[in-house]
Amino acid sequence: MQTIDLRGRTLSGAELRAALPRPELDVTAAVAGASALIDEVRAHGEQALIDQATRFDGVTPEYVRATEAEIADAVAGLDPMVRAALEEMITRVRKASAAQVPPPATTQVAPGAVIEQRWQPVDRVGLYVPGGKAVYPSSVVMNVVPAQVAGVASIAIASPPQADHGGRIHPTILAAAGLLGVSEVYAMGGAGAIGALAYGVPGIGLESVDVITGPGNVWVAAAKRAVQSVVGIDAEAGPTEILIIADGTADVEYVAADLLGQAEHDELAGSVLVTTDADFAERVLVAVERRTNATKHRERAATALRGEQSAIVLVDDLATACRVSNAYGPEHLEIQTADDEATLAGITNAGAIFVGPYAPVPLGDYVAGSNHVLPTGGSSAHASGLGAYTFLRAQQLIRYDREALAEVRDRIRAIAVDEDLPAHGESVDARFDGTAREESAN
Ligand code: HSO
Ligand code: ZN
Repeated sequence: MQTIDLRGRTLSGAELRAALPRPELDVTAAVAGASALIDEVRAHGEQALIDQATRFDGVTPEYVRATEAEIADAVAGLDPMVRAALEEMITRVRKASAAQVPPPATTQVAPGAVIEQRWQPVDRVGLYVPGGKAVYPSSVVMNVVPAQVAGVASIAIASPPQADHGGRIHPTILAAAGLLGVSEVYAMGGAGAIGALAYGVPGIGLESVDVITGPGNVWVAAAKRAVQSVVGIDAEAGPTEILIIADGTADVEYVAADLLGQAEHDELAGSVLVTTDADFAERVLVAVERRTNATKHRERAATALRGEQSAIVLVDDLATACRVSNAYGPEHLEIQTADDEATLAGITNAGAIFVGPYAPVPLGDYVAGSNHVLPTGGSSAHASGLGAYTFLRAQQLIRYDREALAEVRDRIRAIAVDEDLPAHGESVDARFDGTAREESAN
């Protein structure tokens, strides 16, 4: 890992961002190709999805929609330990997600004048679960549970057909869907799958959805961008990243293990340590190297750790460490310092924040109860991770009685005249000018 020494320097936010580069994903370049695949699916339905699987997944599925029997078999064949883990994950994520549904709120702004704010789930969602380099049944849970907690009535899952499984979906993904009670699962991947969810495939009874969520490769990201005129999407997922703020009191092995854990995901993953202690940094480097040499995916992890997106950053103090972290806006932030709550007070931008030595990121990946679909690429400066709120819309309800409307009649007329929209004022006048229902009844 490279070392970036920022000690004795005062850098602006932009300079800090430049000092900690991220891998570029050129989604824009993939949009035209993704759109062509979506058009094929719109024109030829299931046959286009099967043809695209042959081209991109190296297997020709016989049919796209998973049968109930397939899902039931996958649940029955699940390793009991994995099943217990998935069930624990479901229970905890369900509990924590419930706090993400705001209660309706009613405000009386004047006598007889009431505004209600309610949160309405979207009708139908499509969840994309990747199946290329990585197969993550945990991501099924992280997408489905918040949608269910939000009250979404109809959920469809798409995941690529697997050559190793006879062109069907990976059995653990099917099993996770089964455990969650989702019966609409399609063996389709990539841009075509996003098109199928966005526009529907009438021939196989796949109805279009209102929102599509879930990570995927650059083609999936490009396709999500291409369908945004007809559906809502969550953020475009980039390579995963971790930033750890640690001082000399942190445990070298914990920090090294967590840097490596994130690097295991992807050659483009970013692992960054920001520390106030140069001697600690040296020891972490040694431990990371030792652990990397001994781990299963050592080549992938070593590539990620050697990349320009990974670094050990030396700073003068923890306040500067927080500034560096905020400028970077990591998907995952870990804080391992003498006073973690004091350090936390300096943090603004992060997808999820893991506080203290006993909250490693893989806890959040699986069973913490938090969601692991988080904003990458610095988008934590403006975006949230996936949650029940992703599937909710805020709706305002307006209730005024006659007296309350009369009270503001002149105000409305004044603004209507000022905006040269007199019919706006007449809409109010009609209720008081003698033609209104109550007066004509008198
Ligand atoms: N750390 C990944 C999520 C994940 N890890 C899934 C294991 N499985 C991105 O947040
Ligand atoms: Zn992970």
